Amino acid sequence: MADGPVAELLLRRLEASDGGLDSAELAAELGVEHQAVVGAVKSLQALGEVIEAELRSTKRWELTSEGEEIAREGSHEARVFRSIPPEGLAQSELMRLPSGKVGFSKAMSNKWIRVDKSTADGPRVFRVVDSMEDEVQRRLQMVQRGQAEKLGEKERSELRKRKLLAEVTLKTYWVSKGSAFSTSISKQETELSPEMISSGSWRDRPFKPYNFLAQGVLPDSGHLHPLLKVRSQFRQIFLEMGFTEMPTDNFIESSFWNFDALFQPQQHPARDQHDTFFLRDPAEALQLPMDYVQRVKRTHSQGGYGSQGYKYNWKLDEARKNLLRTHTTSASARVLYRLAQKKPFTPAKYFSIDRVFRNETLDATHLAEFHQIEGVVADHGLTLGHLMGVLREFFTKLGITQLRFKPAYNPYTEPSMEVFSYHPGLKKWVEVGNSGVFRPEMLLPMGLPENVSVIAWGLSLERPTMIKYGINNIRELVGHKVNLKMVYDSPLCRLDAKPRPPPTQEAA
Ligand code: FB9
Repeated sequence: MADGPVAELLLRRLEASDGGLDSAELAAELGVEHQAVVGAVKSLQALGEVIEAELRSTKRWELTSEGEEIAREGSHEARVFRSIPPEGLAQSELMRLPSGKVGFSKAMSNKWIRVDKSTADGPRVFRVVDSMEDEVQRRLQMVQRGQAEKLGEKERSELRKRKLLAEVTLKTYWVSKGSAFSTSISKQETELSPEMISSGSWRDRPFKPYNFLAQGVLPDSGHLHPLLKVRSQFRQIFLEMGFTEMPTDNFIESSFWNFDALFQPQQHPARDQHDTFFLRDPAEALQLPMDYVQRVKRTHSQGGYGSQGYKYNWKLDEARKNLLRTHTTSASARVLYRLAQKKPFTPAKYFSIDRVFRNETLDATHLAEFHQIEGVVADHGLTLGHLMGVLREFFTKLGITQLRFKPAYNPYTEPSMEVFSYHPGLKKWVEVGNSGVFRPEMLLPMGLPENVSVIAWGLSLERPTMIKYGINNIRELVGHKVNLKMVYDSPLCRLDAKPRPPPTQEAA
């Protein structure tokens, strides 16, 4: 029989039974492991409608390993009793016996023994009764014989308290005849071979039904890091809003595009070693659009375009210093400068998502690098209202609807706003980004027309990803400590879907 003796015996038992049979009882009757019967049930189920099998969970009493030992050897108190000779036994000696400690106190409470403390050579233990009934052992043996229900609740709970008995939930199958029940089942073909077809033998051979629901074996494939999954969702949102991606394939940037072009003064604290990673080699940017540089120089040092500027001695060497870009707004400056060269001006919408580097104090949510997401809209007469509007549209696509705007300061935007959203999962207002209207001192030296204004906003990629995947420490998301399993198993989290509960340790 293809599926082995247990399956055969099961079918014969089923044939004989009226109604059905329980897999655990059958295992006990056949004297085989329950697992063997479960195996037979599963293989018979795979044959189609031969049997019906309904999974049941039954609670039953089982002896613990100590319970097994006592059922075999007798209870500790009984062993203590038996080890006391008529002339008694020194208590110290009795305590050295394996069941000494536990057995002594139980035998005492059963009033089977007594201690005579007056004896010369220390306390001595004597029997009080001639014989005793090892009820504990008897009850445990009843359980072994499957008669646990014959014990009273009190007896059972006493044995359970002594960790000799435990209630286990057993998953068993209630097996009954299927619509195609038969005690003789021939091996079902799983392949339709050429000779079956040529011989026509396929006509009278039983074939295993196709399981069209069978899950294919997941092909081993690459896994997108959660950050890249969320990045692609942000990309999708920007493209849906008609934005074009800016080129950001240069981690190394000149101080000019990263700071000066953004009208950020050369003595600004962000421009020193504490916040920015400067380069020793190549230390300086050689190619800069000098006519534009002159205009930036004048705007910083003397002002212009209605601005009084910063009134300091602007140095070209400072602007030439190479660094690891501290924001992708440097890429925005490059793109806006190129846009300004195209006459007549055409409105444009750009976005960037790429790495930026800041020499910051590292903590659970900050590394020396993160991915900045930036949106830029350049058009005639754009106002703060337009910025609020585009921010609402953007964050709504993120599933974030409740927004608040808080005045803020950036050297390159005026007015500027921090953006906050109420986070239902965290039950608090979370800062979800920064934004502003680029200053004329930044745009006009580029050559953009007077009535063109540019609104922009920025946020990080790491924060939304951590919140979406319930990750609290950025080192679990990025860096050498990342457990790749998290990457492999990380589901595609729809940004606009309800956040997932944080992973529990075991699952982690
Ligand atoms: O991402 C941030 N927060 C955030 C964003 C989304 C989010 O989504 C949840 C799913 C719901 C959750 C949180 N922040 C910006 C706010 C804070 O985390 C902040 O503490 C840290 N900021 C980074 C910079 O840290 C020094 C996040 C990063 C940031 C800040 C500002 C900009 C970009 C990134 C900008 C800008 C800008 C401004 C004007 C014009 C152009 C660009």
